[in-house]
Amino acid sequence: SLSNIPEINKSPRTIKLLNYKYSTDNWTNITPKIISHLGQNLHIAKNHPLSYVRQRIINHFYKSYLNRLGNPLFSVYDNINPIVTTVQNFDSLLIPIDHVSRAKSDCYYINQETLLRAHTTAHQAELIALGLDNFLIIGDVYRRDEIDCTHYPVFHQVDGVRLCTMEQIFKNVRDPSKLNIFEYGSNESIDKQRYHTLEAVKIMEYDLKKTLVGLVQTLFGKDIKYRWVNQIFPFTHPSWELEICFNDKWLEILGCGIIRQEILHKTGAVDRIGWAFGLGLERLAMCLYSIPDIRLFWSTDSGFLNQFVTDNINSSITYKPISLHPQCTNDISFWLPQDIEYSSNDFYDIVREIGGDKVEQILLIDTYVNPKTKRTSHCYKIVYRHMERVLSQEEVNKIHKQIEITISKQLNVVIR
Ligand code: FA5
Ligand code: MG
Repeated sequence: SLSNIPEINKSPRTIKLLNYKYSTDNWTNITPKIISHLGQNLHIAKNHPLSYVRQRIINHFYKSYLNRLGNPLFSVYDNINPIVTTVQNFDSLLIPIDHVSRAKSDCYYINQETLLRAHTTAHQAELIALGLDNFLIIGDVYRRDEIDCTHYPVFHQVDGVRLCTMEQIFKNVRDPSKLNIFEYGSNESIDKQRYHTLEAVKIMEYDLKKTLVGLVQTLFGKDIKYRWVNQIFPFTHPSWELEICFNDKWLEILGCGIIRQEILHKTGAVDRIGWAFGLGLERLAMCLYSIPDIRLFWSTDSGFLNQFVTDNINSSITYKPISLHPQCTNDISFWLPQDIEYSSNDFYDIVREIGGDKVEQILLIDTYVNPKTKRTSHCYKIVYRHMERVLSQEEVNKIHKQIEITISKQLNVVIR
């Protein structure tokens, strides 16, 4: 009978998400709180700040690249299902099997082969395989991450891809007969992949950087301070990150690079060289509108939303905090389990699940190892603040108690 089946088998074997049924397994780690964000599509919601930034980015690409009839070259995909396979999210992008970004502790898995995309780059290879040369992918992405005012487990990205043939690359060269985009027999260097000629890579790099600097200048004005930082991605080489100076601090806004030629080989675009980038919409919108906390994008409060009602997506809006309610903080200390693995992200998810958006920040403030028993203990400070009303200490204590009970049960920790 059912009662003889171990606990784990009693849990539901399938889960319905966005009208489609998926089987679950021991990789399943999506939470009801995360599921509640599916299908909200803030990036295309009317009068939403993320939607304005999306449209302004699209407009920049529409203006920057025209076909021979004067029509936009880039096509836009902003409604692709965020539920993807590990092949889409990782394998198609040459992300190795043992890469950290695949870990259960970093992604929301539906089952071992299916997850909520961790970046919009997940669709790059399939769109190239359809024959597209210039396109933008825009959508919600999901990551298990730390909790503070710039990190939220759901955010929005824009990816861009541009592929060029030899004729397109060297169209401004007077005698292109001696130039090529491919060469054989050279090795990979910090400047290029082994397949490419340096001149082709440099022209692509110039085109990519000019377009992205143009984008931040369009959004923030000609005087915006920016810098390029070398970076590494499995799917591009060479790769860079663009940082802008905001409130006297350098803020990373995007990653980009020259697409790995293996990706173009596999997708049939063998005669082309390409660039790609991926940026975060929230980061740009927070700078553009002075929005202090990433949770605000999910606010349904009219005090927030009404500030963004305008007919002109280019109008400059400065968000005025409705009122910043006081914080409540509570510390929590516990011994980590000794025989099973512990990840802080498991703890963060439980706190989010129980405390919802009332949790503003979680800080690991102390790690202690008992010299005799070798047991490790963590102490976290949890900062609570409601975006729209005052929280009482009593209410916070209740949430806190519930967190203690749940983590003792689910993570096998021992509260100190
Ligand atoms: C990527 O996701 C790559 N797929 C980008 C890419 C695409 C590189 C194509 C090369 C070619 P990364 O994890 O750095 O890279 O994220 C890209 C951007 O998303 C960041 O620069 C940042 O603007 C935004 N972002 C990343 N994590 C968060 C987060 N937790 N909250 C808000 N924005 C984030
Ligand atoms: Mg990055």
